[in-house]
Amino acid sequence: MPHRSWAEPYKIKMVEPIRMTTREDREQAIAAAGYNSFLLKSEDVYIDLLTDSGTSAMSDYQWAGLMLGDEAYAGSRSFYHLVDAVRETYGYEELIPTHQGRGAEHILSQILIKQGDVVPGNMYFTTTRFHQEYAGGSFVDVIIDEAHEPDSEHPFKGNIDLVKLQAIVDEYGADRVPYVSFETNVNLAGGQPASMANFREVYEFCSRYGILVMLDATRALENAYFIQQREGGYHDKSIKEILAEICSYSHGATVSSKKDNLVNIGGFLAVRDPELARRARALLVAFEGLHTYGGMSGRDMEALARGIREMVETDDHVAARVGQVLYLGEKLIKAGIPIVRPVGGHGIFLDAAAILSHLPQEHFPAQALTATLYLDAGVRGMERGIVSAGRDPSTGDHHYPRLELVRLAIPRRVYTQAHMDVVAESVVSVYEERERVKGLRFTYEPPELRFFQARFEPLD
Ligand code: PLI
Repeated sequence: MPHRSWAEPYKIKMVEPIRMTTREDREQAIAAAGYNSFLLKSEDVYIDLLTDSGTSAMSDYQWAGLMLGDEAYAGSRSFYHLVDAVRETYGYEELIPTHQGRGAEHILSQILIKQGDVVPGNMYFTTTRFHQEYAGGSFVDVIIDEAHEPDSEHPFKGNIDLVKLQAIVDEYGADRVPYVSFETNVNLAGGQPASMANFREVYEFCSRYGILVMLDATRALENAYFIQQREGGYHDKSIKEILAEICSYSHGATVSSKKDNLVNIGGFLAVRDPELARRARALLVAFEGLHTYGGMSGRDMEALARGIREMVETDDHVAARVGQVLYLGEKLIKAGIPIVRPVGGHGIFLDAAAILSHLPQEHFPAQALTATLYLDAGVRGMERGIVSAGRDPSTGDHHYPRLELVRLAIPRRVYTQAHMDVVAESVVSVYEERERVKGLRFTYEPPELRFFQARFEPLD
């Protein structure tokens, strides 16, 4: 059969103009931002790939839901719509709505972690690890080794290594391991999935020791898509069925709804155990809001309930979403650009350590590459390397992650294939000039989550 193209399963009803900038504009903007893409003004950005978080385009049905949101302080109709959507899609009975993912992480960490506990997880995420440490625990990475190798073509680089997990339980004892923090489609590994076999094995392992499995189901939809495409026995199952099966191997989940769930704000903690939910709600009312709205307005909950249903209504949505990421990834691979492989679910991860091999990690190659890419054509990415990894609280030294990456995260339903072409051409152009890129040094380093607000200057 001749090659047939596919296109997005939606059409565009409203547009948002974006400003074109000159190289001089961008030189001024990045210097004013202290060479940190988080500190750029969005009006100075042409194609914004800083994050796929809260940047999705909502559907007309979701926008209509905003008008129907029930803003009652207690017992909002929109809350019950959200409870039903989460139950039917993720399978958890108890819903604790939060303002976004980190609100759910805060509450989960506070109810489960005691001082001195150890929380194994498949690669850290910045806010997740922060809340685990803030609650008195320490995070231990138990992801498989392949996750740290940008070139490894392992189909499930998000898998947990059961041997590493066993070693943690043997060393600390199961009573110091409150739960395993199992992230779906692991963000910092490059949007890499875990297999269904691994979700099942980890759940069985933990059940033997009485350890809970808490998913970070923020990008579980994209994980479900990779299972459908790559794992035997799942080709004929729907995304909805696969997602429900993933969640069946857990006791609960935190979700940042700003990703898979197609809304601009919101999140939740969902659990099965009513007693755990009771403890979570006690904190929810102190830190977020009453238990039937938590951190969200009625209209936000209404749009979220609709987004959750929409993401699994057909398999076409996720196929197009991951398909667009793959389109950009394949262009870069063809041009010989070192990126994390296989191409992940939510963005392309440039291997800054390989691209800027003349810079030592202490000179922040991924931060420097992010700034250079912005200068070239106004494409904004995000550092995901040593700056994001922060410092070890006990030694004060940098964490030295093996992955030194620039993430180009693709918002859902926002940009076209033509935007992806512009991005690919800009990356290639920067790659050709890579030897000229200089390292950076801090001019300001915040003590916590430093990547958000740090400032830098180029080294001579
Ligand atoms: O940004 P929040 O607070 O809604 O969610 C925090 C969060 C938790 N888990 C994972 C895997 C995330 O990716 C995540 C947020 N990610 C951001 C902001 C990102 O740019 O990837």
